[in-house]
Amino acid sequence: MVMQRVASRISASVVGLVFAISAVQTGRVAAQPTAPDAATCMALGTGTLAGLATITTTYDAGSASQPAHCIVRGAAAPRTGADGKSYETRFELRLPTAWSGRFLYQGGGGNDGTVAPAVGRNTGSFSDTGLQRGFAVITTDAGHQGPTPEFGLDPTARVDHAYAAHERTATIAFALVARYYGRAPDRKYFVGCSGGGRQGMMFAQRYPTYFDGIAICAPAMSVSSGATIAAAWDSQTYLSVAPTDTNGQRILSQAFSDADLALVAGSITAACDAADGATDGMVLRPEACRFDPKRLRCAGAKDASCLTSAQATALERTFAGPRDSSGRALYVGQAWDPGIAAPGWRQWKLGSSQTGTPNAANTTLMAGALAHEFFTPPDPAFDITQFDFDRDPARMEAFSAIFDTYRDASLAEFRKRGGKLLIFHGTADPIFSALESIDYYQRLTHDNGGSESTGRWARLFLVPGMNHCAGGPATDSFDGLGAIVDWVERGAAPSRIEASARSGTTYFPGRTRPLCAYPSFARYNGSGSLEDGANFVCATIADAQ
Ligand SMILES: [Ca+2]
Repeated sequence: MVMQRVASRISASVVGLVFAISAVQTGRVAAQPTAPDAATCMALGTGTLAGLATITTTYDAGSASQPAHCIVRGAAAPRTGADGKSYETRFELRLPTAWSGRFLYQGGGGNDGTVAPAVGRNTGSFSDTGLQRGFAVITTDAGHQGPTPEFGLDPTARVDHAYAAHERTATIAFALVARYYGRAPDRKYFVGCSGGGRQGMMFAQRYPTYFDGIAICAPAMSVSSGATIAAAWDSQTYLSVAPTDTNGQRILSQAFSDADLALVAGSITAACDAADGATDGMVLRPEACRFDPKRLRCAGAKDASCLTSAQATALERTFAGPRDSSGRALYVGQAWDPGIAAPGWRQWKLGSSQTGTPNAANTTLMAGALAHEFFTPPDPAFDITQFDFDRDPARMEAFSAIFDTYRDASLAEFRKRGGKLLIFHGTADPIFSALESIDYYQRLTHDNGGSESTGRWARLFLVPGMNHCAGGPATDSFDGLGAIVDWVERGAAPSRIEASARSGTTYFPGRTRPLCAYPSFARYNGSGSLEDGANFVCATIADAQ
């Protein structure tokens, strides 16, 4: 229930605000013996602190699904961009009345540009939120308004999107939390997927003291270089085998029918399912999966039982990853997984458009970001289907240097101050390859004294079958937030995290599985129901041999 709204204008520098809050901590707010309430929420909007942001507060008295909390909506750093448009950094902070003492920064994604409800989204399709658990939670639009990529035409908006607006948002959040509760959070966490995963990596690298625990999914670690180059590579490759419309334009979505993809998925399953000890329709041991799409080539005419030679070659080419004309790899390849036949795969690679204007996310979201943001200078009219793999990657280097997070595989400062990092990645992710997170984790391990010492503060969990962030033939519901909290606060390093396929889902409803710390994988113990994760152990490759 909305109690009241108050707006106030704040007018101090960031440093000034922090000092002012220190004074408040020892004064009015700190003196309050009881939990904050609607009056505290209103007072937050009428204090003398200002300047950092214009804020509006609303008190939500709670419901069956959400606890009572104060909602602070705000905007900071208003300015006019080089493109003549207005920009600011908007945010939403939710402050539960029954506070756990924890803070959570909820990462964004896509082009950002919208302020998601600051409920503290968890990982995969897991529904329990941070707000429900008593976290104070913030979200931001990352410094521009609107989910389309035109903000990239303003250089400052690009820097905001990369890191500056996030630093600004975190600083404001820490200050407002301290003011509201009269003390700083006991622990600070970050959870995000995709672009939000990149933001988590960015914080670990640029602001390594900000968070005690970072739990991220499908981090977009090279979105402004390799992953978008792969989007161009895949789009061009699949278009080349797609049928044409009456105007001679290729229909991307028809490069593979759903039946074709189901055929491929079935063939992957036949080749790789049993290697983990369970014939359960899941490839739980992806590194052992060897699959050659050429085995599906038609002997004669194309029918439902086979692929054309061109289709098979296109799959082989795209799953191997993009290369320049000298053969240099421009991104990792992709893991073979039955999740190729799930809607979340088609959505990125092929789309559903039945015309010559494709709607796959690779040709819309990624193409737009490439043209407006990733190229320096931007090239708004650029057509991703004309991407040149020798010439055009260099046009992405300037922005990649500030935006991508794959380069720093040390995380030395984050490790030194005791930070904990959990990375989750679906092996059927069609945009950010799970092989990239594996490559990153291997480099991280190499730079940090081996797997044992690295595993004390950073771990990777693959999610077999999962598409981008959630979905696919997977047990994609898992409590990453709970796992990172347990690690930070109780020293409980996760070696297996229980996951489930939610009831009512298309694939394996109700099935449970452990997610296993890489490089271990879930192996069937040989007896009991295949639906029950209790019958699976996290085994190493050596165990399996
Ligand atoms: Ca299996």
